[in-house]
Formats: sequence, structure tokens, C-alpha cells
Amino acid sequence: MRRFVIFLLTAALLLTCGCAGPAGDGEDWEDDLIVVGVSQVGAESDWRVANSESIKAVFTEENGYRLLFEDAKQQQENQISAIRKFIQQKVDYIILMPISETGWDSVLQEARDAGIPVILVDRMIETEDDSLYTAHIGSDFREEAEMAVSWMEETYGTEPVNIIHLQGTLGSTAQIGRTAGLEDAVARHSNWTILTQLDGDFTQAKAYEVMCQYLAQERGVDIQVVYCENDNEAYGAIEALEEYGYTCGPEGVSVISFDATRTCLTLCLEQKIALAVECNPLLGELAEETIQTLEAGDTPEKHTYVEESCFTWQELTQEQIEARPY
Ligand code: GZL
Ligand code: ZN
Repeated sequence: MRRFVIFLLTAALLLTCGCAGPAGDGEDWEDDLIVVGVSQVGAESDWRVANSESIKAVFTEENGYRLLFEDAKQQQENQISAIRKFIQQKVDYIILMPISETGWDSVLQEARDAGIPVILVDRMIETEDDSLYTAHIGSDFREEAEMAVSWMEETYGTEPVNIIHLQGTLGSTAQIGRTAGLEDAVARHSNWTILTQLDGDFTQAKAYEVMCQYLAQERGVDIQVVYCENDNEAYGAIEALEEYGYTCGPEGVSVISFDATRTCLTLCLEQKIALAVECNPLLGELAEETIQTLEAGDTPEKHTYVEESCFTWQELTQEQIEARPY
């Protein structure tokens, strides 16, 4: 009887440690689908949701793909473990939307050593070795900031401009570029002042919270512009401003927002948002084209930047807003 119990325990141990069964070092994909592992930042904003939908819409089985989609819930360590999992699963390609610019070298070296091309979508990474990624598809965030700065110059001229700066996820390329564009412009305009920089982390809840804290301690402070680094921050900021007695609009505070999703454009048409700077989340097709280029044995562009514009209420119509895909 004792021998039988030992046998059972050993078998149980072998099965749980995973070294029983096939090689145990990853899947052997039977079908001829192209296996794509996607590590997404999270679902922090409307932009992010639209970005995820654009990826899922194109990497489908009928298009010849098996999509492995991992949501990192805005934690870099979850993205790093997702990449390691994709390597174990022997995917054909990895698509990474990096939450921040730093901290990627070692895990991307592991992907390169495994012979898996990495395509960066949306934000960029900071690395000395750009062979760690095959291609990058995203936005020029400095360019976006320049559109906002030009609007501020045209609107305020030489008048004093007091600015509340709501930043996005600190260390993300979108935050770095949109912040640098504003800070450089403030350095060039002696009549522009940044009253405070608050971390809104690209979410409505955080933006509302930090705005209320600031407005409670600086009651009645004179504000001309609230520069929100994405739409969801703008929604939180407007809520807080109105709670503290401010009017958002041509006669009051000018709220500037980045992304220009449908909700934002509606608020812009209602003149609650003064300027909506577009940031295009529909990057799925470009990512798929990049993979098709690689499948054909060709070399894709290292960097592809999507065209973007900006909107004020004067040139918006309800029909135009409803026709927009996000
Ligand atoms: C921009 C993207 C930003 C969006 C935010 O390309 O990285 O992250 O502006 C999103 O809405 O959270
Ligand atoms: Zn420019």
C-alpha cells in the first residue's frame, strides 16, 4: 500500500510541475495561422479602448491570425511577464504598446534571442539599441503639442495666460511629448505661466481628484487655460472646474484636450472644450501591414507616424462627429 501512495504522490508532483506531457517549453501551434502576441497598456481611456478594438478587428482568424491579447492594467511588470509568456508560447510576432519609455531592454533582448520580431505601437521606448524592435507605429506627440500652442498664441496674443497643466501617465511618450511642447512654449512666452502641474494619469477619476485638491487650496485662482493631456482628464477637469464655480467656454476657462474622441468633440461643439487635438488610435491596420511586409520578406519603415489634426467648435458639425469611427 505504501508503494502505491508514493507512486500517486510522485505522479501528482510530476503533473503539477509541468515537466510531464509534451516538451513543456511552450505550445506547438498545429494550424498555419500567424500567431501574434499583443501586450496592451490597459483600458484607462476611451482612446485606449478604440486602440484595442482596432487591433482586435484586424488580427482575426479569417484574416489568418491567432491573436493572444493581454491587458496589463497599466502595470509595466504585467507587460514584461506577458512578453515572456509570448516567448514561451513561441508566437510569430509581438506587438507592444509600451506604458512607459524605459525598462524594456532585457525583455526585448529575450524576444530578439528567441527570434521574435517586436512591433511598437502608439508610444515609444527609450533604448540605445534600436535593433530591439523591428518597427514603430504611433503619433508625433510634439507635433500635437505644437497645434495646441499655436491655438493658444492665436487666442491670447500678448494677454497673460495662467495655465493648469494636467499631465498624462508620467514617463509615457505621449506625456513626455505633450509636456515638452507646452513647457518649451511657456519658456518662449513671458506672458504665459504654468500655475501647477498635476498628474492626471490619463484617467477622468484621477484628473477630477487632483483638480479638486488644487482648486480647494487655491480658491478663486485666475485660470485662462487647462491643458489636459487626454480627453478623459478633460472630462474630470471640467467636472471639478464647474464644481468650484468656473465656466468652461469662450467667456471662461479654455480647456484643451488631446485624443479628440467622439465625446470630446461633442463637448467641443458645445463650446465646453476649446480645442480638441486629434490623436489617432486606429493603428491596427498599420500594424497588420507591417506584419504582412515582414511575412513577404521585406523591411518595413522603422517609424510610421499617423496624420493628425485639431478641432474647434467653429468647424465641427454633429454629422461629422457621428461619422467619426471613435
Ligand atoms: C496616445 C496614447 C495616450 C492617449 C491616452 O497615443 O498613448 O494614452 O492620449 C491614452 O488617452 O491613455
Ligand atoms: Zn511641427
